[in-house]
Amino acid sequence: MSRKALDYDSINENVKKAQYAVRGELYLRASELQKEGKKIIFTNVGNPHALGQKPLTFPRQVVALCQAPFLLEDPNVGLIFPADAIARAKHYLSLIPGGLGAYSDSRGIPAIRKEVADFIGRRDGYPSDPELIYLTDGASKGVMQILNTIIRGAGDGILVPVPQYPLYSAAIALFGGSLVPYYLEETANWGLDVNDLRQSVAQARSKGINVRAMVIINPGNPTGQCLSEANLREILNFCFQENLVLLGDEVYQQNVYQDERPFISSRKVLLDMGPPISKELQLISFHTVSKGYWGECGQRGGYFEMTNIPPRTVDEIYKVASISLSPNVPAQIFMGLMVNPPKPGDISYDQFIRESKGILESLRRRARIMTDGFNSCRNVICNFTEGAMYSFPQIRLPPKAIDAAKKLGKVPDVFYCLKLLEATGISTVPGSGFGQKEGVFHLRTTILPAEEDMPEIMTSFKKFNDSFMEEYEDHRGYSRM
Ligand code: DCS
Repeated sequence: MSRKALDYDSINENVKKAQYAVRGELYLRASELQKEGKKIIFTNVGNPHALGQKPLTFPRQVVALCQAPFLLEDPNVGLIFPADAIARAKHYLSLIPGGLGAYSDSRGIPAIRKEVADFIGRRDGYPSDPELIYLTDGASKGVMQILNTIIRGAGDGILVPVPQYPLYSAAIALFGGSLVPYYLEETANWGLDVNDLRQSVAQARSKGINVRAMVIINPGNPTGQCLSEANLREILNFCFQENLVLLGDEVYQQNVYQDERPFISSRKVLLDMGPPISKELQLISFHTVSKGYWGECGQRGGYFEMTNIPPRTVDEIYKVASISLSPNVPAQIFMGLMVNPPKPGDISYDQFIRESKGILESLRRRARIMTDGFNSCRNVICNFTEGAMYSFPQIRLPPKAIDAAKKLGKVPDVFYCLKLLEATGISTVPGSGFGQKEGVFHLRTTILPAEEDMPEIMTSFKKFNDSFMEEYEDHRGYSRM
């Protein structure tokens, strides 16, 4: 019998190759257990609202009014909605022919792209051009679109940090490119050494791979580090020398939990460096409404900004965006609101600041509780979460645990995380899903569970971990640091 195109054996091999651990084996098992009635704490996805974070009031008011414009006709609208939310909704509706039910420009609504450009200009101190900003359905779509534009075949390599957020490995696999890893150094607080980068590139080139782009995630996922300005400068110089496009994933730019290294955008550092690099290096930066203190993951709002990309390429990217017609229009409004929130003097300003500060300050405390909690456990070491939404402790698995895992045909950290899930309901992602050095094991949790639940979660983790270690430790040694 002849095979049909969608029979498993005949589908696109790249689809099978793509792996995405954030919703992998652990997540599936957690969902099963939940169906059986077990209480699961989903710390596997950076999905703040799913863990109880309340939406910010002002943006929801504006979008609610845009979604239901008849409310604007109601004489009582002013009793429920503040005047600045009403004015903003009317403003957006006046800009969007047909309202939220109509496709928009494939690059996004021009006036919202202008709001994004103004935000970038204020942030970096250099004006930004709305024509070079495209709105997308979450940052993910933008990343995929750009990788698709760069990758021509298996010979094209993309430098990706390890550990990395698996969007990158999965998308590179889907588009048939080659992932070229560079390792972040755990003992240097997940820092990045440019000499290692050079080595990674040299090694890939010796295998005939044409390295064309480099990804940085700043602040890091899953590793949580914030890159210093000096480090960013080194990275930019490196990309310039090696003729690489830099993809700056900056979706966690609002999520910073220390004061020594505030977020600084790759674009600002690049433009500060002056010509020739500032005029030549090709940079794409990504942002989203899913993270920060917004956490509006379900709205799927994102953008990318292109620096030093030739107009003909920008046009090709536009053409490809047009194939999907338009990014979600409500998502675009969220993006507009994120980059242009209430200002001092606006009716909603105080409430907006109270809500957003409350979330960020609590995240900062939670980052500390988690790191300290992990570091108090036997055979667990953990760098402080300087930024983003994750804790990524190293678990020093005893050889007996590694053997036990192998007997079951499981990767050792998957084995550990499954046992943790069964014992405590805490659903994490094994470090192997992000990549890690050979023989070293981690897990990733988000720092998102409600602050009041944190102590109990950490106590339950410690109890599990310490009894796991008791069971498998034979006092002869550990997995390598
Ligand atoms: N880039 C990074 C580094 C991310 O961590 C994520 C989401 C994205 C891009 C894409 O986000 P949006 O498409 O929603 O804008 N992070 C996933 C994660 O690790 N857990 O939850 C989602």
